[in-house]
Amino acid sequence: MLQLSTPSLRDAILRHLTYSFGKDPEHAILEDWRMALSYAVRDRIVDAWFKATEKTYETGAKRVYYLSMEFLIGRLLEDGIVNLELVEEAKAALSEFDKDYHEVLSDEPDAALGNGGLGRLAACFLESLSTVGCPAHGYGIRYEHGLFRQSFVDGRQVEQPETWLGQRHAWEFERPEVRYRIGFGGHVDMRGETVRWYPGEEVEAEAFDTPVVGFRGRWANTLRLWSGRAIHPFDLDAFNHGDYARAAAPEALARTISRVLYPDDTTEQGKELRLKQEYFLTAAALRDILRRFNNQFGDLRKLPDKVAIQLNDTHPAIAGPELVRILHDERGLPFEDAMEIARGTLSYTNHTLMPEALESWGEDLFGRLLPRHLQLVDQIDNAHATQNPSRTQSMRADHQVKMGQLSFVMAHHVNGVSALHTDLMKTTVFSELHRLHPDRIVNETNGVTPRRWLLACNPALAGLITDSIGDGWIDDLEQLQKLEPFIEDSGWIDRYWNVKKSNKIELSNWMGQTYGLHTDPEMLFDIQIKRMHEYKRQHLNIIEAIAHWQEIRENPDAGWTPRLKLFAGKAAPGYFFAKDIIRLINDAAVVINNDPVTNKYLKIAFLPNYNVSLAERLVPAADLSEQISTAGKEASGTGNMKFALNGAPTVGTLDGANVEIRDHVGPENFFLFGMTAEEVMERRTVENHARRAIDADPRLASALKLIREGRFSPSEPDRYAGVVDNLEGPDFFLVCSDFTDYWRAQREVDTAFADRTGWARMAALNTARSGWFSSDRTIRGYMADIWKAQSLLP
Ligand code: 7GP
Repeated sequence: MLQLSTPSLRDAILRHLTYSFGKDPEHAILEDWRMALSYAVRDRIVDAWFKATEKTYETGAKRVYYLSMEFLIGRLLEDGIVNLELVEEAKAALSEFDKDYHEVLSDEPDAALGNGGLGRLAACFLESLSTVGCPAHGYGIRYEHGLFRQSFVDGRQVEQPETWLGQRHAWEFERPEVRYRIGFGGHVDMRGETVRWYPGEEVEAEAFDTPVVGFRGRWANTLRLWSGRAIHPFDLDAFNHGDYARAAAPEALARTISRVLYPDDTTEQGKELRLKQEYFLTAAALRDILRRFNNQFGDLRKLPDKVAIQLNDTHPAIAGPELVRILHDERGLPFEDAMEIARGTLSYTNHTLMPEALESWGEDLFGRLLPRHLQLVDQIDNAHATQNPSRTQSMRADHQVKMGQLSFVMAHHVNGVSALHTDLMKTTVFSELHRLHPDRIVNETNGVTPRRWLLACNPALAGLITDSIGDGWIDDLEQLQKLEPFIEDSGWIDRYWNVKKSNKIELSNWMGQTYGLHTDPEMLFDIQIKRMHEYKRQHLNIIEAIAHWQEIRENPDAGWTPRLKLFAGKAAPGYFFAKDIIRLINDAAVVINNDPVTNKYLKIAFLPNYNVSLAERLVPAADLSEQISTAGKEASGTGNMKFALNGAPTVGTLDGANVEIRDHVGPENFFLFGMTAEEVMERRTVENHARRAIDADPRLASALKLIREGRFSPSEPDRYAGVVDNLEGPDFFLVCSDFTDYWRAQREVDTAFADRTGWARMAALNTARSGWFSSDRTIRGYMADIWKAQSLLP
């Protein structure tokens, strides 16, 4: 390979400012500096990227492909700087030009190409795949508009389109030469053995590549995102006739495919455009994978030895029938062989058991868009029924195509994302398939990348850790255990406490400047940040806060532990209940924050437009992590891991990965409350369970009464009647039934926090014992158990 010498970062910045952006330092705006620095960093990433690619070809190693409709990558500049260990050099270089490092970093748009946990997990996985040196590609869609921007008007959520591409973006390489035609609709031609699909409509998928560099720049993989284009972008004939709208129509239509990210996480909507997006991503990725495989290896029967394709939930599940179609219809392999090769190659991760999130498509829509695939689904289903005569469930029941069943049948492994979730998969949604294929389901508990979620976002804590135990923890997170002996040392605990305190002061200042919100860093920072959903129970949190407020009012001198409650999270635009909860929190905050009797002790804020960058500010400053879902509903959670790692103990239920976090950090360092998943199922069968819980707890009764009477919505007293009706009636997520125990746990938190040293120890133990929750560990698990892939690092 051609070798170029690496210029200093300072020279590289100046060079890019001059020759890539045509600016001199006097005239450069912030964005120019950000771009120049990004290009300087990117050049170094490219070096690592080429080396990794070369090595992958040389060794003929197996490659991993992660197919996902979402990659919630956030900002990438700091990631690159941190992973290349350029922080000091970048700061120094910028200060030579009189530029502030943090200001430059925060100029970068936050790429929100995902909704929540599933998308953020995909982003952590990409980084870990590079850090551990596993040859891999991520495949996704280059949405023009990521997740909407959220603001509040009178406390109500308002959505605006998000435009991450509105500013210049440094990280992608357009690959105009990598394009595939993706077809929809049309008809299927059957002549004896030969079957051919003739699509009625075609668009082109064009590749955009983003290199993803691992820690210390030892490896870099590719995130390849597809963008929709018209095959004949412009209708000249229409233009010449003066019909400019019709002239541009083909392009507009094709672009629609990659225009917006669907803003729903846990509800499946069954929209035609969504199915088109799913096929668009999957078909383009498979074409690309097979082209690369053909060039390198040729013999399709070797596909499972050289290629592992992971389906991130069922969204790319059409990969099963599509791969069979290519191998059988296009490459002429017998159907059975095509099936075997496809199943040897594909594996599937389930991210939720919520019935409303399990994708299923009406056969009319499916057959209209993908006529050949519908036939193949039937053939796959029949073959499965023949091989498993005791089977009772079909993936083709009720004129639907059930994507979960299809994914399960087409995968060699199916995994859950926490121990509890994996067990529940076996006993609930996939119980029959599990009985038929008892070795297929495996667990891979989620993790988070410690580079972004500790080293980059919490430099003060990272510094203390490295000072104490060296820097081996950064890519071997279990080394954090070495901190335990220090926790006995009161001098060290003081330092740990000061780190947390400085992070809280920084957040306080930032909230003051940004939102005009005045907070006292001495308060307990209690944080719940995640998508808005009834199962995540932000309403349990706010109702407890209201009850707490009442109690303080009645007895202001009882020595309350001052607490700041922070919320952030977006609600799906059509999820009206969740939007009501946002408004209730905002309304309650106005009343409670303005109560002079209590506001020394309790303050509430809902920060708008939650995204990755905001999480990076909040996590390091948290004292308490709220993980309070109805047990059995949160598949894993990953925010819970970020908080524990950064020294915020959890108040939480035995749900998802909370269970494993509690096992690791120790039950005495975790505030447990609430029913277990089993108790939840039982309680639902009890008649009037909500009413009984309310009658038994006057605090809960009076909080609900205040909400119902319009105490927080005086201009519209019945604003929350629907919310309260729901809680007093069906209360499917058991807010009322878990309230009393949640209140108890929160009062235990108050008492524990009053003992500063005790609390600091507990926080430090959370950090020291969270090493297992690194996504490096998770990725190694997938490599060993599912992909049979090797690291190519020495
Ligand atoms: C989420 C789960 O809700 C969360 O518990 C888990 O940690 C995360 O995936 C990563 O595994 N699910 C989604 O974000 C989602 O969109 C619908 O699920 C398929």
